[in-house]
Amino acid sequence: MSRRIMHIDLDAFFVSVEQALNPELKGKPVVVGGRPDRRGVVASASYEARQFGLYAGMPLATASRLCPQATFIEGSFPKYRQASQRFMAILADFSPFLEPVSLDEAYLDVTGFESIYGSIHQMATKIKQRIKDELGLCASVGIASCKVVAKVASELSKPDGLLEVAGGKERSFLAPLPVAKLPGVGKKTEQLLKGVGINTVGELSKMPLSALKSYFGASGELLHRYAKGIDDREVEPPSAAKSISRETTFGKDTRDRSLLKATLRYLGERVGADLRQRGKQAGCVTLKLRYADFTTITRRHTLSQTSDSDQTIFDTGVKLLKRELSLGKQPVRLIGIGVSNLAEPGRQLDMLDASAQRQEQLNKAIDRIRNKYGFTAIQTGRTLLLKDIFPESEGGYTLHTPSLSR
Ligand code: DCP
Ligand code: CA
Repeated sequence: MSRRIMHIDLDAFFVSVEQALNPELKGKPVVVGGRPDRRGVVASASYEARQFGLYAGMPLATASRLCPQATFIEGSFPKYRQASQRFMAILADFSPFLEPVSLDEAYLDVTGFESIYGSIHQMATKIKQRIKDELGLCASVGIASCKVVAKVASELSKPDGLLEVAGGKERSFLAPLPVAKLPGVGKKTEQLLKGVGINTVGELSKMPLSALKSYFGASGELLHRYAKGIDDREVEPPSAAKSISRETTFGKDTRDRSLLKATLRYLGERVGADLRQRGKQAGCVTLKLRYADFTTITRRHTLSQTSDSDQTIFDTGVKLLKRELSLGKQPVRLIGIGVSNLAEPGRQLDMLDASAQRQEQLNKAIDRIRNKYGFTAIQTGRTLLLKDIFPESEGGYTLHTPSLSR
């Protein structure tokens, strides 16, 4: 079945949040970014202000010269973050295949959802309506068979738009547009293309791949595909985190190496379990230490081979820890361990290695038991030491929630 992807982007986001909170501002030229007599640039301009030539990134002084009657607002980020969370929550009600791209922009994979909503178009109308009713904001929606075309469609439909590109029409839809409308074409690329007489996406799509590669290197190939309306990128829900880490603050600053190692083992095992649950392998291990005076360091080590094994995470962490402690700094206040450069497990050479295979089976078995009976059902030697030190298990130190960064 051909895919259906939706790109949803809120109109004049920061400004619209301000207008929803203060309806007097509706229908007027409004700028969020700061006072016009201060240095700084426009972050968001209402569509009324855009009629005077205002745009994001323009110096505030220029904006106030072009449109002196505009209301200038400093803006406050927490409001926008909250609106963003509510926006994403609404989208998540419609499809679990949600990929937030920025505060006010997301992709939804809605393939097959026509059976629920009658049509994807009707689904989009419902989404727009809920955003309007619950947040007082306007969203523009593009629907197409791939991300790049959906994004161009939503952009083109603004403000308060809804544009669907039928399957098979991707290339002809993009063809008449100026190259600058194509994601990935920035100012520099646009200039270069203009210089060789390429103005529209259609013209770009007809350029020989070899020419594009010679101008733009590897990204030339991507441009070539996008220009034809071809884009295989999946909608990736945020669980595809780029790193996983755990850290903990000690009740009392410590230099005790056994305690530091035991804690590292415990945190490393939780990171490992999380990694395996996500079906990922890590390419890099990072140690974090905060000393008594709050100086914080991170030390990373790139693994020669990606891994999801507790032992590898721990061994690497300990190596980094030893090196750091040998510098004889102050007592440690916080310790953390993380993994990054996450990748799908590939076919690995050392899978043939019996000990690696055993280790993997062991990790899997431990995870199975822990999933069934809870994390403390199995403790390895080192984490048992923690139990002796903190009979209340986690009482002596604060366990932070895992930090997932994308
Ligand atoms: N933003 C910013 N500085 C920029 C661009 C954007 O601070 N140079 C912030 C303010 C915007 C928000 O990000 O409201 C979203 O950016 P968009 O590019 O989506 O712009 P808008 O939502 O303001 O307008 P549009 O209707 O064109 O999407
Ligand atoms: Ca926007």
